[in-house]
Amino acid sequence: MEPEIDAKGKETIEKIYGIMKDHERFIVTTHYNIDGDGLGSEIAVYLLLRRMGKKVEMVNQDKTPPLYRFLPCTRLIRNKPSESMEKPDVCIVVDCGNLERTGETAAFAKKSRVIVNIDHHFSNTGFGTVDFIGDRYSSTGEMVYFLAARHGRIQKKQAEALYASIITDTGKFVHSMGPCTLKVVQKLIEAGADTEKIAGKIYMEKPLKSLRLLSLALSNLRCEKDIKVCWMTVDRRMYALTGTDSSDTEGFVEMINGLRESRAAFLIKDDGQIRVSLRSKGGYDVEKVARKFGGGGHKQASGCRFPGGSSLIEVAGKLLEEMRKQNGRDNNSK
Ligand SMILES: [Mn+2]
Repeated sequence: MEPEIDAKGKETIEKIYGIMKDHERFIVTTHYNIDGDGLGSEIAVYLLLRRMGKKVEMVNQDKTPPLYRFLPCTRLIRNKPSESMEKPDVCIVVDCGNLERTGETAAFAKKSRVIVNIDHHFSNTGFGTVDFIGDRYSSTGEMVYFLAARHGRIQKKQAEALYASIITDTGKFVHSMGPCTLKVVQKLIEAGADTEKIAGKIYMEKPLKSLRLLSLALSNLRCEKDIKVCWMTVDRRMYALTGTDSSDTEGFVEMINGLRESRAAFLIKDDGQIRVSLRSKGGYDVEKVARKFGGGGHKQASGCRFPGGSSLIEVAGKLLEEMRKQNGRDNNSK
C-alpha cells in the first residue's frame, strides 16, 4: 500500500519538484538548535538535488550536534554558503515555523529568487514563495519523503536521514503519529534504512557524564501537584561539575514528562543562555505556552528562551503561571 497524500499536498509537491527541475543553484537549510527532524529532512533534500544533478550546499547557522554526525553528508554542512552560492536561485527551508528560525542563514535565503518552505509546524507563517505546510504529518521528514519519492526510488542514504527525522520527532513513535507515518516508515525500511543502527546511534550511546548531570538535576525536580506539572533546572554549576553541556540533557524532559504525576513537564537549562524545553501528554498545549515567551513548536513539544542572567526560579514561575491559566480554562470549559 502506498502512503497517500491529499490533493493539495500532491499539487504542492508537483510545484516544488518543478522548481527543483527548473533551477540550478540551491541552498538547503534548517533551524538553529538543530534537531533530528530538521537535519534528516535537510540531508534528504540535499541528496535529492544531487541526484538531479544540481549545484547545492547545506548551510546551517549552528554546528551539527555530535549525536547526529553519523548521518550521511553531515561533514559537508557549512555555516555560510561559498562565495558563488551567496545568491542562490532557490533556498529550501525545512522544519522552520518562520524564516527567523534559520538564524543567520535567513540573510542568504532572502537573497534567493525563490524560497521553498517545507514544514509541519501548525503555526508556520507561510514565508515561502511556495509553502508545503502540513500539521497532519509527524515530522518534516515525512513530508520530504513525498518529494523524494516523486523523483523515483528512495536511496538508502535518504531513507536513513528520513527515518532519523521521524523517530526523533515522534519521540520513538510515541506522539504526533500521523495517519500515514508508519506507511512512510515502511517505505523507508524497504529502501534499506537500517532502523536498529539509527536508533542505536541516537538512543543507545549516552555518555556516562550525562547521567551524572541528570542525578544533579533530579535533586531539584519539582512537582506542582495541583496542576500536574513536573519541572527541573540545569544550571552552569551542574555543567561545570560534570564536564557536560546542553547537548547532554537529551531525553531529560521526556523522562520527567513520563511520570504518572505529570500531564506536562519542562526543563530550564542555563549555560549562559536560558532555554526551556516543554513537553505535554496532550492535556496542555505547550506550543501556546512557548509562544507567549517568543518561542514555538508543537502542542506536545515546544521550546522558548529567556534573557541570560534571569533567575531560573522566576522563569519557572512565569511558565507555571501560563500553565495554571490554561489548566483553569480547561476546567471552566468542562
Ligand atoms: Mn519537526
